[in-house]
Amino acid sequence: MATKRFVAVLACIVLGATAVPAQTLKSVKDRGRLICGVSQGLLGFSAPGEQGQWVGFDVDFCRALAAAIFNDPSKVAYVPLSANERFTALQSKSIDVLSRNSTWTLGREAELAIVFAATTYYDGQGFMVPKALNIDSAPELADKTICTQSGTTSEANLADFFRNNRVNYKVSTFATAEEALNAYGGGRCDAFSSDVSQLHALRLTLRAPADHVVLPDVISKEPLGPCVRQDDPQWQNIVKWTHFAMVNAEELGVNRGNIDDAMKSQRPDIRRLLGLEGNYGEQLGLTGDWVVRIIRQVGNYDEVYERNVGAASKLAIPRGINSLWDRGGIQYAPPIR
Ligand SMILES: N[C@@H](CCC(=O)N[C@@H](CS)C(=O)NCC(=O)O)C(=O)O
Repeated sequence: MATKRFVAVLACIVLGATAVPAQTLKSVKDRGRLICGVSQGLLGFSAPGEQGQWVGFDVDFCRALAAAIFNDPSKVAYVPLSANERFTALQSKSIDVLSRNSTWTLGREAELAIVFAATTYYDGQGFMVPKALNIDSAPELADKTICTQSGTTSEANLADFFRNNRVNYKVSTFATAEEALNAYGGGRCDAFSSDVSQLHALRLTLRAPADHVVLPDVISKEPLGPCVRQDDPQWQNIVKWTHFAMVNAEELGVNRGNIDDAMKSQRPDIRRLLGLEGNYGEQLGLTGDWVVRIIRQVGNYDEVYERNVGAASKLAIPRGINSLWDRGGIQYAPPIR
């Protein structure tokens, strides 16, 4: 009897020990910087800027996390990762968060013990073709060779699309975007397929961008967002609510330009967002002013979108479905309360 009880107590201790959640926030703070996995260079999303510093939509998400944690958006080390390497880097803990144009799928969450914290950019897969081919729509790509990057949803979606349309096609896959694009630019394939946002970015890096078009067809859903390991709910919450805070700030009209005035607002939702009422930041393991830090130093969702990929940027991608839910889009953040 006593032995049985001893075994039961031991089992509880062992199980209890393994159930202790990982402490990513603590290790980030102890290290003094966040380690963020990004792409190997994708204009508008994550690419080295003019002064060699990383810039882009996905980079700004890492900067927002660093602003919330350290009150300093520069406290980030960026790790460029190919599509094939990215999830292993997260699993092996060489990065704290992956912010690299990655699509949220069931398979990735179920097989890889990772979790997507939010959808920061709703995208879809498309095709880019040379204008000289005179192709106007995706089904006309029958029997053509399509270049894409291996280890991506793009590769898998092509198979679905052509199977659905009962059309033959050839696919050439490459380990990096650069190799795939070089093959396309060098005429080794007739079309290039990837997330539409990336097609716009990659087209600009071709020798004569005006000689290429992005077809209107969108053949998949590509909800892109940051992901983390499944073993740390506190860290998942921080990543998730950093996105939601930026979306809520846009919805409430709080931005870099008016944050000082917003701090004087009497609106209860703005006061909760900015930590003037409630202790939501503290509940996340951060400080009460975590959102103020993000907005002051990085901006709200709209500012980040416009700066990197929006109308005034080189990519000039309209907000489209990434508009807020009350402005015709599907970006929707749960309330801070
Ligand atoms: N969203 C898709 C595609 C992501 C992807 O890696 N796309 C390539 C297409 S070009 C890319 O961004 N490469 C950039 C790089 O490897 O640095 C996924 O999650 O699988």
